[in-house]
Parts: sequence; structure tokens; C-alpha cells
Amino acid sequence: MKQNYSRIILMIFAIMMPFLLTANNLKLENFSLSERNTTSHTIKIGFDVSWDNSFRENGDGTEFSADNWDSVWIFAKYRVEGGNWHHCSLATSGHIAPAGSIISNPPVGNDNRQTGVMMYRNSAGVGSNNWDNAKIVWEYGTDGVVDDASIEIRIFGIEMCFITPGDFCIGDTDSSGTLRQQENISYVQITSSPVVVKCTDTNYDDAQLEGDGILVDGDDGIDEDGITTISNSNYPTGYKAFYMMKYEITQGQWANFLNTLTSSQATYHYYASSNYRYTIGGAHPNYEASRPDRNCNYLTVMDGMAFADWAGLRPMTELEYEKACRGINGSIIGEYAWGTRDIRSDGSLTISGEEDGTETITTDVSSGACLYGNDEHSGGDGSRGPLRAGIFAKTSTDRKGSGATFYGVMDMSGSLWERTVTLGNLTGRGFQGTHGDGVLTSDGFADKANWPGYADNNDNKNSGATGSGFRGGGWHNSEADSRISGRYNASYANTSNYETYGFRAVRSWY
Ligand SMILES: [Ca+2]
Ligand SMILES: [Ca+2]
Ligand SMILES: [Ca+2]
Repeated sequence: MKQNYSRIILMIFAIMMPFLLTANNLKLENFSLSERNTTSHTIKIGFDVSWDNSFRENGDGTEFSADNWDSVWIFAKYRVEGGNWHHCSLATSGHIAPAGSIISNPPVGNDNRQTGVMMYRNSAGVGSNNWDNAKIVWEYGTDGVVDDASIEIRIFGIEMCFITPGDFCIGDTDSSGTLRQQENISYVQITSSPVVVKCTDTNYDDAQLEGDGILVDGDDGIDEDGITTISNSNYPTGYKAFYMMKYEITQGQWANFLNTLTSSQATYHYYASSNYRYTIGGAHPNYEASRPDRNCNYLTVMDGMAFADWAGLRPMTELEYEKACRGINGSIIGEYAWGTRDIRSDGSLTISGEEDGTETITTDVSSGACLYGNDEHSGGDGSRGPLRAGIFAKTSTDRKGSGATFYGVMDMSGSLWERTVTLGNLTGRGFQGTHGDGVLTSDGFADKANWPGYADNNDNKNSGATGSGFRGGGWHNSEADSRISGRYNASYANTSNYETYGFRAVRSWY
């Protein structure tokens, strides 16, 4: 360490994300700063990363050659002399990936800032990853930090699943509000050719989607207001590759988010409650979740968009929701995220063990693992509300028994509602799929003009909900709300927080 870096304080800030019985146990640790270059004004941030139950199937080690893999989205925040936290701009090259791993920058798109990197296995395999001495290059000069600044760094990791590019189906001919073909009730295949998509009647979609429909071309975008000419070539149709958060935002992640905001930003995003298994307490900058691995309820869509902006991610569209659930498989009437129309019977779930991240569900859920139906849990902390992220997955469980999607995304049916960008109105259809830049407004909002709710209050921030909606159902709700193609509320603009509302974000990879 150079002498003028003697005041650097390195903080370890891992987000723990349990998965199986022994937990996925994502760890980021042993931070270091090295190889400062005062000409390019860059420095390498070093860390060890490990997590369990990682997978990569059928890969030959090159991008897009594998069917399916998991990853961690890694980004860093810094502050100077105890000031506010800021996002680190990363370099596009020069990262050091330990043997067995790939560290990949996002493809160059319509975003100017390198807000993070994706790290994953470089070849097929299943099991634990344990990679030491990874290094990512921070362009501190780009961020206006001087060479001899005294800084603190926090590194964040969010588990993701890769969603492969290609054809997929939307709609299931039956579920409430389902997307369908123009001339009949059948599901629609999204390909690289244009196709017209309509919906069955709901209370919330506009006359265009319910009437003539909307033209959707997988790789070329959508016609925002009709069925003739593609007008929004950036709309994320689900056809192109993207990464999706494996879990809903957890209460631990939410507390970590709050603690790197300013006090006023955090005040806006903190909800004081001890109801329905919500456990975040304390005060800024030391908010803490007593059950950090539990999915985080009471989020508004504005909360969710702020998290996405802060993390360099973005909201998902409802087409991407269906793609991530169904994958490349055909459509099945009334199917859930695990790809069948079977679901466990409504009723109480039994939690085994203290809810410290190792607890499991001992109720037989092999017929379709889903948290729905508004039942009181027995065991553990009891009460009604969300569970540990991905709690149904065990070593021996299949998709149905763990509630996993085609790509291994958890809790996409039930648990907490997914907040999606709708196809059902012009605001939603104007979504450009841009990513957050790590920076929020001074009062804590996302500020992406093409994201939902930006125009609602003429305040240059995403302070409303227009253009958003709901997918996948929540723990309060009925089985029908948990269906992949159920979209009764897919265009319902709602700004409130509620005990069944959560969020998860995505990152385009094209
Ligand atoms: Ca095309
Ligand atoms: Ca969910
Ligand atoms: Ca921003």
C-alpha cells in the first residue's frame, strides 16, 4: 500500500443469500486496493468471492454457448472522508478473473456508465464457487476522486440467473387477462418476426392492447400504438438475453441499500413496521434486518425502481417475466413458474428451525411449491408473510418442488408480487430498457425518463406508478394470481406499499 493510502478504510459488506439447506452463502471478503495508476487514475479493487450451489449447464466456456447459469452482479460504492456514498465507475477491461471464473462487463448499449460486472463459471459444472483474488478496475478519476483521497469502499453482490436469448411463448389461453393471438385465444410465440399480441379483457389495459393489439417483434421491438410499424426498437421483449435477480429483494439487501443512502433518502425508503414478518429496524445509517434472508415486503414500485437505479439494474417487462418463467418450453394452460398446472394445496406451511437463514419448510410441497393463500405459518417466527428467499429449494427438489422457473429463478409464483413494466399502456410501452446509473435524486428517487411513473408528477423523477403493474401473485392471494400468464393487474398503477409487494430487477445482456 502506498503511503498516501494509509488512511484507506476497507469495509467488508457481503450480502448473504441462502439457497439450499446449507444456504447459498454468497460471500465477498478480503478486500484490497492495489496497483493504483496515477496516470490513468485507476485502482484495482480486490476481493474473494464464494457461493454454494452454483450451476452452469452444457457450456463450452464462451458467452451464450451454455443453456443456463447463475452469476453474481458485482458493484461497488465509495465515499471520501466520511461523506455520502457514490457509485464506482468501472473500467471496460483489466479485471482479473480467478481460474474457473469469468468477469464480464455489460455489453455496450445505450448506457454510458459501467456500473458493475457479472461474474460466473467459465465452464459447465455444479457446486460451490470459491474464487480468491478477483480484481475489478475502478476508474476513480472518472468519478472525480483525487489520487490521494481517503476513501472507504463497499462491494455488493446480487445473485442473478442468465435468461437465454431466443423464441418463447406468452399467454396460456385461459388465465385472467392473458396475452393472446390477434384472431383467437391461443398463446403467442415471440420470435424474430413480427406478431400481433392482444390481451383478454381486464380493468386496467388500454383499448389498444384489448382491441387491435400491439405489434411485437422479438429482436426489433414493438409498435407502441398499433400493429403496423415498430416504433420502440429498445423495448425489452424478452427475446434478447438478460439476467434476472434469482430472488426477490431481501430484507437484508434493503437494509444495506438504506445504509448507503443519505439520511433523507433513506427516510423516504424506510417503512417502520413489525407486521407480516417485516423485520427491518434501527436508524440510518445502521438499519438492520433481524431476518436478513427473508424476502422484503412493503416495497412500493418507486422503492423498487430506486433500488434498480442504485444497483445499475432496471425493472423487468411483463414479457420478460413470462420468458424467465417458461423459458423455451411451450405454453401450458394455467401453469405456474415451475412449468406445470399443479400446485400444493392451500394451507399452513411448517417452518423447521430458527429463522436464521438455515430454516426449511417441512410441509410436503412437492406438488408445486408456492407461498400463497394467506395462511398463518406454524413453527419458526409464525405469523403470515414472506419467507426466506428460495426456501423451498433443497438438494433433492425438482423445479416443481422448489418452485423454480426454467432458469432457476425463485419465487416468481407467489411470495411477493413482481412489479413489471406493462404492455397495457403507452407509458409502459415507451420503456427503453435503460439501466440505472447508481445515482438517485437528492430525495431518493430513480430518475429515468423512460421508466414508469416519471411523468406522473412533472418532477423529473420516478415518483409515480403509471406504466408499471403486477405479476405472479403474493402470499395473500389465490392460486390463480400465481399463474405465469395471469395478468389481471398487469397494468394496475399502484403507488402504495403493501405487505405483499416486493421487487426484483434485471440487466440486459445485449
Ligand atoms: Ca425481427
Ligand atoms: Ca414473487
Ligand atoms: Ca439515476
